[in-house]
Amino acid sequence: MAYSKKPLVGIIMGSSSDSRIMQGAAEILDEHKIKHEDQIVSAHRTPARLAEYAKHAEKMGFKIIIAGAGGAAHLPGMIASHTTIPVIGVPILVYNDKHHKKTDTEKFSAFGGLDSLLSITEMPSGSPVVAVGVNKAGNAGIYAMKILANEFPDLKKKLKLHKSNQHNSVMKESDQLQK
Ligand code: RP5
Repeated sequence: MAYSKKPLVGIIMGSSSDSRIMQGAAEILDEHKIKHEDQIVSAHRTPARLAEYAKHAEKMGFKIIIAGAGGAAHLPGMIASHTTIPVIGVPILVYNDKHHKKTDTEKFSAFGGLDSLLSITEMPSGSPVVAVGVNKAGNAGIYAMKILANEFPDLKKKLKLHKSNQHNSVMKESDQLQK
């Protein structure tokens, strides 16, 4: 059963080319029956929509916004400037993936995702955004769960199970090394 009728998490991304990566956050939330609403909002190409989205997020009562963007990744910081809802940024290293090419030479970014990571984390003092690692959208999903677990104790149990599953799989791999 879902935790709420309405979405608790807003997932946004700067471009459709980010969706393959951002899917990682959606999958974690889906797996744990946490409703989310996903949209494309570009800080650069749709600045007015960005401001509207922040109002929408407040109205919808989102508890967390997960915002992914690549290159000059202003989306998480700009959304954070419009709302008090905590924002988890996902720095994205996109390939020219609209064409589904994944070789190293096809990378969109000249800086291997560092540009995006720094654009998100290096917010000025007083305007924080947290960030997960480059392309680690799944971690944003898990972190969102941790925040929501303060309100939904059942999620805490799921997070503990997740930890014990991780422990068990490492033990299994370690045992296999002994053989
Ligand atoms: C950023 O520029 C987007 O978040 C995306 O990661 C990157 C490339 O966008 P497209 O040119 O693929 O639309 O704003």
